[in-house]
Amino acid sequence: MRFTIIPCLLLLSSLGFTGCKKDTTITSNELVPMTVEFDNIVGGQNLFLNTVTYKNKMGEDYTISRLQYFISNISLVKTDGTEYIVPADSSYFLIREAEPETRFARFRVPVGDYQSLKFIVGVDSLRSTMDVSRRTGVLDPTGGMEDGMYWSWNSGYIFFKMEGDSPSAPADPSGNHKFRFHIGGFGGYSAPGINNIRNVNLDLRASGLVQARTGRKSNIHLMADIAKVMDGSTTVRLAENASVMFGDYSSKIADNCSQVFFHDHTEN
Ligand SMILES: [Cu+2]
Repeated sequence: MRFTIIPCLLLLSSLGFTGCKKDTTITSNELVPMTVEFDNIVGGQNLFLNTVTYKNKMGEDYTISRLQYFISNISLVKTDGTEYIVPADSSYFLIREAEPETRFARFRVPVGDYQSLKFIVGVDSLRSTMDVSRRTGVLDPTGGMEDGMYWSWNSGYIFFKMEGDSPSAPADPSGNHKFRFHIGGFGGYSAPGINNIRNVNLDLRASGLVQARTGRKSNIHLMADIAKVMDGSTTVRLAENASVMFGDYSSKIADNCSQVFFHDHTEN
């Protein structure tokens, strides 16, 4: 009798373990809210629109009157190397310096530890060419003229828009010295040769892993050093390039724009 009871207990206990494993799996697939914060700065200082004069590497003074950019296609890599891609329909964000609330990209991720963050600066070609019914919210092409991020004449999104004043910029017909960087181009429509979509991949290990847990909300706090839009791998001289939209030079500014981001810390 004894010898028949023991295998029975073993069977029961192994069933018990299976049930336990199942529960663990459900817990780890649970989606919890998290945010990525895009904190725009210039050098080591806070960015202030209009009121503070900055100086680029070429020694040119400038103020910033408008700054807004698209972040999309967010994914996170766990410490075990697996990647979680945020579903496309919840992965487009327009960061606008004039509206502080927009500095947060909000989405959900499975519970776990994450060591790197990936996103693109801009709007991918697939979404750029999708039917307008699938391009709602921040992607709505009918957004206001001044603040707008869509070129109706060119049928594409402006990925990164930065405008301001600089005495070094040539005077326009009204006598104002303005600079304008409107960087876009997904590689199609009227400018098939220009692809200004840029990938960013940030290692979070040195400044803080994400520990996504039930009942908590992690925040990956990034800095975006906007000085690098002019002082990046290409040093921009406003006297020569005060108005950059399409054209080969826009790709150099796009490179600079992708170099502004760094991870400062994570709140878990
Ligand atoms: Cu923070």
